[in-house]
Amino acid sequence: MGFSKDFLWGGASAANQCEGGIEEGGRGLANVDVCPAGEDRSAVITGHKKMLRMDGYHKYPAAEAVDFYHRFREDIRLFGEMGFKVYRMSIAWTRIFPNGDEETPREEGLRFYEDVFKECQKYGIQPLVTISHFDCPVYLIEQYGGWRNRKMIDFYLRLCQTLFTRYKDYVTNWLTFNEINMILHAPFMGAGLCFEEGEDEEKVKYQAAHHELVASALATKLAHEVNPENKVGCMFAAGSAYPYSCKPEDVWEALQTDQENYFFVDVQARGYYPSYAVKRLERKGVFPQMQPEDQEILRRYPVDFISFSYYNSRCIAASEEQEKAEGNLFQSAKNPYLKFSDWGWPIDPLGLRITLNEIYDRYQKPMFVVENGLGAVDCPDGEGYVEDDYRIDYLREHIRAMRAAVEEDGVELMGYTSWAPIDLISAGTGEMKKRYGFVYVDKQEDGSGTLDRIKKKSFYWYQKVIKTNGEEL
Ligand code: BGP
Repeated sequence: MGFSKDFLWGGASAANQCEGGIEEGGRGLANVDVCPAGEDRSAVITGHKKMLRMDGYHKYPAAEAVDFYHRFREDIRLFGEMGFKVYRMSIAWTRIFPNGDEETPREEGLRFYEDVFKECQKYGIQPLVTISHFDCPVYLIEQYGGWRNRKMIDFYLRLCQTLFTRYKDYVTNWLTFNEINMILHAPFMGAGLCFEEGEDEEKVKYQAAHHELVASALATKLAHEVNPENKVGCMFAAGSAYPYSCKPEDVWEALQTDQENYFFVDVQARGYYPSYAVKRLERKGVFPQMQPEDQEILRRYPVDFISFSYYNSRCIAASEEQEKAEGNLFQSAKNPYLKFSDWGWPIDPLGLRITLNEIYDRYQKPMFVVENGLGAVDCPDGEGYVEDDYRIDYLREHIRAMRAAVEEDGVELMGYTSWAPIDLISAGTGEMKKRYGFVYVDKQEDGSGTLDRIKKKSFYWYQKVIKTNGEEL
């Protein structure tokens, strides 16, 4: 009983949050590079402040990040030491196509990822590759307006074709877009959208979402054509919406919040726009423009599995008066029954079991938890050692809940990759001090530090979890 023998244990990262090296190998500039740390970040990632170049005034954490670009051998060795079976990582689009609309890819960029995959292979780690993890070439934003433009589908597919063919011998598990529903909350980061004064933002977001959904379906088709062994998953920011009370208005509001997020997966997994979405988008006058072939494309090429990030559940009240809690990129009502992280995110392990059940009930497809973890302030001792029992507690309880979902509820689960195996830059805030890793990186908020890697207490704990296939927690 418990987890299957081939359960994929590992960790997850994203290119822009760990690689750095943004000027190396002829790489082009990406949306994620120009998201500054500090007070303007929120306006930039939501598309309300257009800053497509770096200036001398802001800090740009992605520029160096934690230097995975130069240190990936050491990092992957550490993942190997923990016993990882899988490493979820993403491709920086602009390493392969610096502008995004070129005909031919850059060999240097392709070689970099090939080296990463070869290194993984040494330790028997299989890569799980997110094709776009909050990543869009700045050139495509300037020339085409990002994903609001249908031409993006072709550029994205060229990237996919390149990756699927070149890495055929290394990668068989792919995710098309990271947290695709984040387009609604962080549209610049998710889809390279900058809004013009007075434009209907909702309309632009759903149009861009439609393009991504079609692109995702066509990528799935392509992946299967290039290698029938390929498995393609969607990826969304999950976390069930609980009604704040049993008042029907609260329940109704919570249901609608869930639908807003499930909309994306409904299309990607079932292959069509669900009726609630058609009605709602039409009513608001934001139903996207479609080409005659789109519905057929969505129908014919659904994803093979469903992956998601889970950090917290959400609590939804019909009235705006309830006190708010933070959460993965958006707020909801404060759940009085839960504890909260240093960043005010609710901590709800049972919520993971609930979410797994909900998703499985809805789709009956294999699932993959590809992000889950605790962002916390770590205080290393004189040797740089961090005793992160709080992180171990968080992960233990979540893995326990996940095991119950598998063992007692029978959900189908392919694997678990915690966010993130090594400290890296926060997507939401751009901070370095918000740490998730099993490995401490000596880099401070002001950019100082040696970038040395030091194993935390959780490193040894996770190693044991993997070794015992989740039996010893
Ligand atoms: C998700 C992203 C990740 C990651 C994580 C943690 O939204 O897919 O990129 O960063 O959340 O969030 P944060 O970095 O804001 O703490």
